[in-house]
Amino acid sequence: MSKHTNITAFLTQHLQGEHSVALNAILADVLSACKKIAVAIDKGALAGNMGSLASENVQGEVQKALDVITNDIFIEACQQSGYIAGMASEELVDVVEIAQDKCKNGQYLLSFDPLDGSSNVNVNISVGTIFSILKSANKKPELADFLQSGTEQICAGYALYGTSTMFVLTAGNGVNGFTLDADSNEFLLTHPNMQIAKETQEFAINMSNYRFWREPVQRYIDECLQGEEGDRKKDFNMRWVASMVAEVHRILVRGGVFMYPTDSNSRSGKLRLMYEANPMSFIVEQAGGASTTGTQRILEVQPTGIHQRVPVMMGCKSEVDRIVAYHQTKPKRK
Ligand code: AHM
Ligand code: MG
Repeated sequence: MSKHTNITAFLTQHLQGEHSVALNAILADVLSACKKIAVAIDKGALAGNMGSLASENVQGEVQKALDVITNDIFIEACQQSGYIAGMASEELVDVVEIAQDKCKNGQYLLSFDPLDGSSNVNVNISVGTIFSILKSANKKPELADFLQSGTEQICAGYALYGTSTMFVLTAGNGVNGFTLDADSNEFLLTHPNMQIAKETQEFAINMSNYRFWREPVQRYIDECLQGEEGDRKKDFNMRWVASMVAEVHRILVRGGVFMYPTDSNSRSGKLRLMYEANPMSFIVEQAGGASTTGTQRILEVQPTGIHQRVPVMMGCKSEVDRIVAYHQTKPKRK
């Protein structure tokens, strides 16, 4: 017998309040989806999963990219509980309305990124799945029902397909992490009550976008790079996995700050509010961290579209507070 609590037993005890029955059922489906996605990722090239949609495998069959495979897995698995009335995915332009006979029980909305960091798949580096659950005002939800600020989330989480497969979630009363046990095929509680360290000397940002950042972000990073000789009077380390799930997980485990401010393609940032920034911000705040666009708490951004992008700076609260303060002061002349 394992000394670790399995996730089903944990959730039965941990989830409280009006959504607990629905959440237990919805999360059972999400967990099932993540286990299936872990298997698909694990098989990799052996299953012909590594192609782009235009490519063919050695048998001359058109290969499906893992983005599509994982999206299909998630949509199929998450219709079993009967509580999900609508879904929004990074992979689909429009929201998915669930057939009435498959949502008999309730009015919940599921937004997700089935394979975050997917550019890492072909080079065998960690990827993840991110999800966010909202209550819908309508049993037949429309786009407008999804457009709720992140403060309205009732649950959010991610699966990390890394050196181990992990599942991390919050339902608004702390953050807990589970590791997939290959023997029992169950997620077991290994990281109870995750907390982000109050101090850090590590940041994560794609430095190649430096010239596209606004002055407050450049100033923050300049000071980190100056290390002991600069205003911060301490040396900083840098990491960039290019997989937000891996990045946020590292911050939950050993501290740090993650930033995706602005890049060459989009002056408003790369990451999507509804199924990347909001669920991760909910987790980070619940672990004692903070999350901002630079000028606004991410969880308070009013969405205008399901694929809306936002600048993201999250992690260690004192560092995020500093970044916010830099956005409030007049630019320093260079
Ligand atoms: P994706 O959802 O298409 O995978 O894009 C999101 C990912 C994040 O996980 C990661 O932080 C970022 O893109 C990396 O972007 P870049 O390659 O510009 O560094
Ligand atoms: Mg993504």
